[in-house]
Amino acid sequence: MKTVKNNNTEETIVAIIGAGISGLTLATFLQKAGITCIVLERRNRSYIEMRQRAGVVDARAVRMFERWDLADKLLAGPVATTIDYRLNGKGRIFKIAEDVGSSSRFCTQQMLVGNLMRELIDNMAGDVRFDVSDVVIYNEEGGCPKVTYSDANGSHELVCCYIAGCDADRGISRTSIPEGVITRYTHEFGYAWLAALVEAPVIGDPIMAISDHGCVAQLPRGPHRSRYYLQCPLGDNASDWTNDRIWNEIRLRLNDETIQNAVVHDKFIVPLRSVVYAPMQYRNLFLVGDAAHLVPPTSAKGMNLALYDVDILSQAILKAVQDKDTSALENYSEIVLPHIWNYQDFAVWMTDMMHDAGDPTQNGTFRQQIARARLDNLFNSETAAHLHSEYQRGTN
Ligand code: RFL
Repeated sequence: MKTVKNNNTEETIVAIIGAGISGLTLATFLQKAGITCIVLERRNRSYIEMRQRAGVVDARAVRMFERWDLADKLLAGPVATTIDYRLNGKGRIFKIAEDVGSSSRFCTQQMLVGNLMRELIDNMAGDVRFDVSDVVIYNEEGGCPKVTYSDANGSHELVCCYIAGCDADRGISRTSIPEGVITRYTHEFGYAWLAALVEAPVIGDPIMAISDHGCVAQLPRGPHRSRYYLQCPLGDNASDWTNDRIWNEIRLRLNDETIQNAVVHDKFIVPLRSVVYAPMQYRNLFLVGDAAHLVPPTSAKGMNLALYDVDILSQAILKAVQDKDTSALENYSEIVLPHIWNYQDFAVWMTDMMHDAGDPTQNGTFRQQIARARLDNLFNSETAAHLHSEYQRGTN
């Protein structure tokens, strides 16, 4: 039960900071299970609905939504079963091996977030408070956690049992944890990607292309658009990349002069880095998604790891609230982290292979040749192909 104690103080079971993919999915599951929660978001609803980011919901996450009987309502877009791995313009189609159950889907993060908002707020009367500021977490030993925040009507207090920190890398949840509790593990790859959202669909299969001039990827973002990623030096600014330069470089790296320029909707630079914060919990605060870990977009796992955390945390909260069994909650971090590290390994593997195999000026010709051998393995070894398929589906 959500209770209003006085004008400014309310009680709820879970306070969720952040209405991105993690916060909205967690709130939808809890609301469906009858566990009260309040989501605090610093942006407004339309800003969040417009935010375009990831493009693939992996098979593991699809099955999670199916378990909650929400897949039909939340997911849209074709199944994702192939990748066109190109080397200097020559393509080989990798077919992601099927296992029992549903496949990954090309469902954009924007589509999923929009559907989650409709389901949670419009259909289930979920409580998401937009445009809040000054969020502060109180998470004292032995005490009831609380969260204070401000909005246009003044300052407010939420007294709760648990706090989910779903406010990504620059949020306040992780930084509310005292220094020394959490270790930051990080790896910098030494280069960046220019990400460009363009008004041109992927024709055929999504492309991951290696070239002597650097890597380029083209991934679907809905029926009419795609996102190109172009390897570039760390230090480049988006403004260094005119639209003509982007299209010239795409034609060069894909070795395809027939590609026509199209509208570029946005472009930004993503420095490639991997980060894990451990443990992912402190007292009654639980970190979820980008608040606890970042992967380079090469792996397409950022959103899917966030959904994995939500899967484990929602089940743990259900157990704690409905069965009074807090063991899964106490072990949340230990349960989640092996999966996170496994997919960090996949992300490093993919990123190193795609970059080392291309332009040798960064890591040399020896690394170039072994990275190309790694790529060949996906087509020559059933074992390598099987493992790669498991990673792509998110099922190992
Ligand atoms: P989100 O989705 O960023 O949501 C966090 C929410 O918290 C809010 N917030 C606060 N609210 C209240 N008070 C505060 N103090 C707050 N501070 C922050 C924010 O406004 C926001 O609404 O994090 P979440 O839920 O952990 O989900 C993680 C995923 O969004 C992320 O992993 C992926 O989008 C990563 N990512 C990509 N992943 C892929 O798998 N494939 C991609 O192609 C891909 N492209 C991207 C990306 C991430 C990007 N960002 C973050 C730079 C492209 C971009 C631009």
